[in-house]
Amino acid sequence: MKKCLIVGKPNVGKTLFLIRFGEYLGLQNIKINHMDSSGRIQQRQYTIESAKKALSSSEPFQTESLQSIELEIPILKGKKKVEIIDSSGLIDGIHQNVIIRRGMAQTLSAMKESDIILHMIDISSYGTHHLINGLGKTDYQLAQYGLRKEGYVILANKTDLLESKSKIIQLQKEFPQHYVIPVSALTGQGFDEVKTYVSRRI
Ligand SMILES: Nc1nc2c(ncn2[C@@H]2O[C@H](COP(=O)(O)OP(=O)(O)OP(=O)(O)O)[C@@H](O)[C@H]2O)c(=O)[nH]1
Ligand SMILES: [Mg+2]
Repeated sequence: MKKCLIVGKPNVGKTLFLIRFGEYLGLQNIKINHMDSSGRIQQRQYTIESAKKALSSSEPFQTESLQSIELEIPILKGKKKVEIIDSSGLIDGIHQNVIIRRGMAQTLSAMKESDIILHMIDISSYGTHHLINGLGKTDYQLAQYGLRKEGYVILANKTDLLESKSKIIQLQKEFPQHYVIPVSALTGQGFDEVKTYVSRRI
């Protein structure tokens, strides 16, 4: 089964996207495989609502290690399975908390093993005229990595908070070599496009 990893800075909406994308593809209950830094996997079942409450938070560093779901995506007349993996947020530099450092190391090694990388950015948090200042080193490094990787796409999340499209246009100008999909993990905007992108690569 192909692996699709969601990466990005903390609090950009990776976990909410994982849960809501599962819901969008028809899941009512969601089985999440939690993988700790030693590689041990524990499966837990949630309703969509309980998953949102337990796993997504307005506080950064909520996700401390990889967590994944298996999804079936309709393709032509059939369906194909894909593992969507949510990861702990990446930051510039080294974090003092060892659990967060381990989580970040786990995210980086998962990047090598993944077939598709969804690099999520919080588009709402950037100033219109200073987009470059709003992006972290981490985002530029991920975008650089994406140049060498088939199946790398930028998800500009939280579009529901935007008043106009100007930030999205600026982000696309910032990364002209990359495909940018505007999404909202909250409203489901852009999910059709993400589904199409993923389904062509599995
Ligand atoms: N308005 C809005 N809020 C969002 C959206 N996506 C996520 N959020 C909110 O942003 C906060 C962070 O969401 P998470 O999904 O926990 O973010 P994360 O990237 O998994 O964060 P870490 O696990 O800490 O790295 C939560 O309060 C979410 O409700 C979105 O599309 N629109
Ligand atoms: Mg998370």
